Amino acid sequence: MSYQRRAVNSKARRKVVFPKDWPTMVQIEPLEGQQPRADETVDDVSHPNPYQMAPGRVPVMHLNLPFILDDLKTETSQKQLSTARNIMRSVDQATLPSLDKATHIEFLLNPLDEGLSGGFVGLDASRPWLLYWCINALSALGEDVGVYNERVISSLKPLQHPGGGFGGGNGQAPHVAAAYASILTLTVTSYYASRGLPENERLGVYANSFAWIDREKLLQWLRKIKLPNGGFKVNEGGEEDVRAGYCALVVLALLGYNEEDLRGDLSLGELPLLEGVAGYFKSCQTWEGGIGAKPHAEAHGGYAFCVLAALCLLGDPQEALSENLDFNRLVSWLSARQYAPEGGFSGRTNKLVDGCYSTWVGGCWSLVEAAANAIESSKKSMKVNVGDLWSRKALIRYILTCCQGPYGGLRDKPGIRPDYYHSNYVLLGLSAAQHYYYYDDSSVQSPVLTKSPFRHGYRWKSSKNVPRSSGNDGTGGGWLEGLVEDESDRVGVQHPLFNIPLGAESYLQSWWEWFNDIS
Ligand code: FPP
Ligand code: K
Ligand code: ZN
Repeated sequence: MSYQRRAVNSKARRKVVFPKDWPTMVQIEPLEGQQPRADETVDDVSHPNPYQMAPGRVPVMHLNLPFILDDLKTETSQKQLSTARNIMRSVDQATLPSLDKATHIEFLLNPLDEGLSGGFVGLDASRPWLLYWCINALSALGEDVGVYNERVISSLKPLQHPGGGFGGGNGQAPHVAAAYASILTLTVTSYYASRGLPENERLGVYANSFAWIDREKLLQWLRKIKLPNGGFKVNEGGEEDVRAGYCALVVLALLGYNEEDLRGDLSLGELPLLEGVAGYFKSCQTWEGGIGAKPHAEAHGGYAFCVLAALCLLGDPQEALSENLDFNRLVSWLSARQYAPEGGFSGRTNKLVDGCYSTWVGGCWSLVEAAANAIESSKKSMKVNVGDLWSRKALIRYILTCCQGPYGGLRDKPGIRPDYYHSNYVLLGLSAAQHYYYYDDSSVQSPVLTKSPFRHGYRWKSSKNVPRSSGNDGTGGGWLEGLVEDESDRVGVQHPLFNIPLGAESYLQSWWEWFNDIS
């Protein structure tokens, strides 16, 4: 591969010149520390085999190293190439491995049943996160996590701060991410603990799980981290970013506050909690089309998910995403997050794939597809749809071949140890690849929910059938077949905004309606 460099307007631009006998001439640069043959080419390192080549598997671009490689060598470009090679080695097998649920369950039960080793002391300010990651991941794997409800309650009670909110560890200052992870965990375990119970017993479970939360003080504390620019800080004196805004909105949406609660008292100088929020999120979209931590910051998948999900709490997906964002640019940037041949997503331009972006970026795709397909109801059938803006099959291949640790747990990439964070977000991403989510405004909502600013978050449905794109000429359409080869590989359906089992949010909402009615 040769490039000609030339200077245009004093900025160095590079012009790509394709070799005549492209693609076989493309040279792969030998990497330091590895000993490839000096004359190694793309063709030598590609491994056509019966599984990979079978029709209808991953798109062809996921079968070989890229034909065009940048000859500008940097530390990251070297790492990128060795990662891609390494992944090609991992995916070079005759069959797709199955999801080893049993060993992942063992990995995730261990900290809950046996406790954490002393090495985890550094995560003392992340107690609710550890609970959420393990418990939510176990629920995605089909475990009944209701058995942990009582222990979760007793672990979280000491985290509630006397001034409102939750700290990450006992006696610690409140932090919005700690509140977020605490509420998610309680929502999941109480859902499992109450499923199938008669109504009075169900209410008993929820009273036990939620009535001890000081919602008035929590609201007062959230007012202290709300900023006049529409954003939120993670805690008093802490940093401002869209993650704080997303966490705050999720807490508000799940804890049954009404419009009046959020408005606040102007005479006391209180800022309405939702004022300027959508405009703030909007200002975080970058020139690339992705979304940064705050205005003018680099676009990153983690923050993109926060903004897309938060906007979808405030409106239907089509309206929320197309009115607040440059939708086309967003789709373009999101498309660039899925790498070939790897099949996994990167978080940002010129960085490597990582299993956790299966949720942060894959979760964006769920919302973007729902937005592009507009409002659907289970009664109507779709006429035109945008089904395959990303490759679900390539992500599934990346997850199953590269993200499963040999002794349980899920991970960033081969060679990196599994952990609880990656276990949860790789599994959630697998769920995003295996299911299609849509916004359905035909379901009847209670009068209380109908008036809630977060009603849109309670209208999501899922389908095992993933629609295939239909052309304007009437070709295509139908459903993508064979995404889940073996039903035992399927993971649970997750709420596309809250990242908890779909349905848990409605159970909790019913409790608040009952509770607010009597109090
Ligand atoms: C870059 O790390 C990662 C960040 C700057 C943070 C990303 C944000 C999230 C994952 C979202 C968090 C959301 C909630 C709700 C808490 P890196 O440089 O190690 O990784 P990279 O090379 O992949 O960018
Ligand atoms: K990373
Ligand atoms: Zn990661």
